[in-house]
Amino acid sequence: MGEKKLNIEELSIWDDAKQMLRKAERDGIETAWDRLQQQSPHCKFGESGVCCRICTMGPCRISKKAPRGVCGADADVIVARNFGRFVTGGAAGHSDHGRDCIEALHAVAHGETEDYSIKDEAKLLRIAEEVGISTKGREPLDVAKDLAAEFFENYGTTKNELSFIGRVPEKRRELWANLGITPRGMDREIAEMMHRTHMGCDNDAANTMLHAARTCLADGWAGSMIATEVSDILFGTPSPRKAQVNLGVLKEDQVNILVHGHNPIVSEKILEAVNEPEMIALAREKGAAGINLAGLCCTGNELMMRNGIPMAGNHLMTELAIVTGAVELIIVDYQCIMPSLVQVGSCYHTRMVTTADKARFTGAEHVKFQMDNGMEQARKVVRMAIDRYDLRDQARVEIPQGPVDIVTGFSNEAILQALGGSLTPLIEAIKAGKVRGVVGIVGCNNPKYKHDYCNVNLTRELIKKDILVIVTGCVTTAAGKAGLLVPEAIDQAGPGLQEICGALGIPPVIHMGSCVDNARILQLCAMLANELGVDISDLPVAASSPEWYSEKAAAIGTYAVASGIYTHLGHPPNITGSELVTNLVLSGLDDLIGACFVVEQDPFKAANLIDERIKSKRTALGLAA
Ligand code: XCC
Ligand code: SF4
Repeated sequence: MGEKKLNIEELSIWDDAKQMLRKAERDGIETAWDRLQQQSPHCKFGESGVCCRICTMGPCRISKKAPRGVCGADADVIVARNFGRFVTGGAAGHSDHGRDCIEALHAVAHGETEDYSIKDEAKLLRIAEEVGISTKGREPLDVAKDLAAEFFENYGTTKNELSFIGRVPEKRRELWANLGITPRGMDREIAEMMHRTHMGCDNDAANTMLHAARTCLADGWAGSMIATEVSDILFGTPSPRKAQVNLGVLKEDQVNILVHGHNPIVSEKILEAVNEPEMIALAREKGAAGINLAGLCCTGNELMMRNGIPMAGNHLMTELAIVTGAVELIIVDYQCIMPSLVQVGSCYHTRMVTTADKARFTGAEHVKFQMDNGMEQARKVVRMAIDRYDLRDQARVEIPQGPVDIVTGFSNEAILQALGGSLTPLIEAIKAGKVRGVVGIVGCNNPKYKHDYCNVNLTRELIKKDILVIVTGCVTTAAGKAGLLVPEAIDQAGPGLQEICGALGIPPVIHMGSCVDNARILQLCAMLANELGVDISDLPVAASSPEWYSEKAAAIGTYAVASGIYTHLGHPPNITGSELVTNLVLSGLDDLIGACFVVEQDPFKAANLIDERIKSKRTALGLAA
């Protein structure tokens, strides 16, 4: 390949990752880090967002010599259009996932499936009442029919209002209305963004950016929120429980199955199938001690939150999990699944199985999951995994040791319960300065960073400053591996947080779920704001995605900012080719919607910036900084 040899010590902060990177090198396996090197340096036009491929008069790229594309579009217009389409891809991902959840709810309600059911009836009824569906004296399944129909409306264009708009603080709703960015419906905002960014349509960068905000707001307050709430109804609302993280959760003497992707609709069925006595007996017949299920990325978060299933790793660990040589099968649905997993798997005995027609991978086996065959397909996949146990070459197996304990399962319902039924104790702790603020650290890994270095160090720095941290997505595994997701981690927190979390018996870093579950954080912020009678932008809260990579992460950041939450990113999106757009995002939005992005790669400096913001919000509320 002719590249420089990678310096493995510099690629990740984790021993399990480095051990597997050394094994990958020995086994001749190419990873994302190798390919990043092949792709570097990246194209400057693409990186700064000034490359336009929207029509065939182009492609055009903006430079000093050529400040406008063939049609006359300048850097501002091109950057805003690219950014608009970028976040719209993310919003589409979350909300299409949400739609799949509603389809499952609809199928259950209409008796079209025996494979799924309502696990949390109380939540079904509570959410139905919240969105205006009467529940008195009605059969739960009847209510579920109405709720599914109501949620489908969030995707259409007739109702033009989101089911959960009532959760948004009044001041925020007024602000959105004044700016013309009240989200109307998922599919509508997404389609309109594609329309606006066609050649010759929306040629005012600021106007395009406002619609980007609107599209992302539909994601946060509808697509993602519906995905979360319906998943709780179907699979149970998470409550605190123990689990373990890192590659040490794989078992040398068992059939190892990894679930990867996002939607619990597939992974929950696999979990049921691996626990069936016939399956365990079959595995034993093949000489395995049992069947071991572990998660990756967000579907791993979903299974961990609800069932305590261990997490093998986050985004950059997905290739390395296969490099252990101990994985019989990896089953995926959609999003964040590197196509390279097929190739890495084929270097061992690992079979990759896809389940969704919208996410197929050449070289993987396709086992299509539908509402009415989930259980049957899950058994089929588990049998496939058991059959491959024989093919494992034990001489090539190397599993890093020492999984780390964590506590997971903090839904808002669980937090309220831990607080004794109301938010008052948390609000009192915030007022007293014992919990100075709350920050959600969310999102991904990106091989451009030393793996998890920023995720972990930012988390550590914030809890030292008595700031309660909430984690979701791939940051969860980072915080977990660092030993921060257990109550004992209060030793690393400031005195105030130590006192409060100690009294409640909770960790100073709280795991709230997958990436769609960032909607839980939105809801928590809204509840705090409503309780205090202020806007979300008045709260001493912030968000951060230090090592983000995906369109979805950018959509989350954008809905956080548009909801009034100051949001830190480790690196900017591809917008720096437009001064106008960059200034809007980094400061102009603050005047417009009371929050903006801040970009800082160094986690220690980022912690200070977030701390300064929290101080200023506390002072404005009349609280000691
Ligand atoms: Fe994907 Fe959700 Fe990012 Fe992880 S955190 S790399 S988006 S799996 Ni969502
Ligand atoms: Fe070039 Fe304009 Fe076409 Fe973009 S839309 S490729 S800037 S001509």
